[in-house]
Amino acid sequence: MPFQKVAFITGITGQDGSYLAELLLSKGYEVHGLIRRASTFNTARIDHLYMDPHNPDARLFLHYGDLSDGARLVTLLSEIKPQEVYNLGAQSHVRVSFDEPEHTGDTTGVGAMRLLEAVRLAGLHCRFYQASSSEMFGATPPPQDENTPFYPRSPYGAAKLYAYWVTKNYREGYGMYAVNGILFNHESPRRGETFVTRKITRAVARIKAGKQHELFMGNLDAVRDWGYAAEYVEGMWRMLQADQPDDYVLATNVGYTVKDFLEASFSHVGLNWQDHVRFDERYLRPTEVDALIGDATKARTELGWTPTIDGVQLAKLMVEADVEALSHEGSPWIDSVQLGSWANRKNAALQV
Ligand code: NDP
Ligand code: GDR
Repeated sequence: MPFQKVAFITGITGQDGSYLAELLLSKGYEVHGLIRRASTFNTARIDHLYMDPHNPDARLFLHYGDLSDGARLVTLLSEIKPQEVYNLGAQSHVRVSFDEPEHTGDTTGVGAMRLLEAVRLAGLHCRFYQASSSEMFGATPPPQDENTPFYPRSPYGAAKLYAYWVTKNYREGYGMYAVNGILFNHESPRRGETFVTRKITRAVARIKAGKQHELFMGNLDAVRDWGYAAEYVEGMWRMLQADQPDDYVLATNVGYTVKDFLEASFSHVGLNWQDHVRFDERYLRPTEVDALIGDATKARTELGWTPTIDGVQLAKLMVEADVEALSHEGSPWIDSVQLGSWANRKNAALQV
């Protein structure tokens, strides 16, 4: 029987976790994912990948746990013995990190250290990926690459910076194959509904269908480098296949304003965004990150990683997915993951 690689993913129920699980399963991996116990189902993004564990062909296994529970992480890693560990779990919303700074520090920051320490205590010689973020650059102007000084502007950015440095420290201190992928914003039809791109594309679908008229937004002048999540998880995997552990930026190298994204999304269905978008200060942050545009030259030259979809193409792709999903709203038999939407979720309008 051929050697089968085993991977462990935290954050497997999130946008990136679902695409990464798909990628690794397609490459023949056995995939183990950490999920949080919740009073409602939280596995919609990976339900299409799941198979009853009694089935001899099952290669995806889910385990309850939390990045705040270090002992559980040690137990799990000792049992699973993965060759690759991907730490994607986090409180990942920048605006929410101002409301919940301590929780964000604990899960997004210290959580990474707990997982690194669990790898060490379990005596594993595995490869470790840390989901670092362009938010660490914060106030430092673009273009940003691996040598750009950090200046985080939120509890989230500061927590990610702690995780970045402990990852580097475990690499240098214990000789661990541990890498930071410094990823710029990446989106998809599976993006959480309260991030700006998905908030816009869901609203466009609803306005076009006559189910909504206005969309309340914050700072429209922010510049972001938006790429496609399905392409970015390929970059994560490539970082763990390299000969030497190193840190890499993944980005499209193209920046657009939130206004540009609004324009591309609304005009794709023949609407004018100025007719519908209203300002609400609750969506502002105490400190904003004005402009992030990445330079991913290192990933391109050393890993052969090249993104093909930029922000404007992404807007169109996401609008089409949300229009399609909305047309099936209320039909429980529709596989919402394949449609790329969670439009059926009535609680998605949480005010963040
Ligand atoms: P999501 O918010 O979609 O997913 C976050 C995942 O983390 C979910 O599976 C969530 O579980 C899980 N999680 C949250 N808190 C805990 C906890 N205490 N213990 C264990 N798991 C937890 O994020 P993305 O998929 O977009 O991002 C993946 C990672 O990459 C995150 O770390 C994010 O900060 C980082 N990142 C993302 C970028 C992007 O543009 N998408 C850019 C740069 C970095 P549940 O489903 O139960 O909530
Ligand atoms: P970001 O993503 O903070 O860059 O973090 P988000 O989509 O939340 O915001 C992008 C920009 O849009 C502005 N904005 C709004 N944002 C939201 N969410 N809602 C609004 O109504 C709104 N109006 C304007 C924001 O102020 C901001 O400038 C994402 C997350 O995925 C992080 O986990 C990741 O690390 C970084 O990207 C890279």
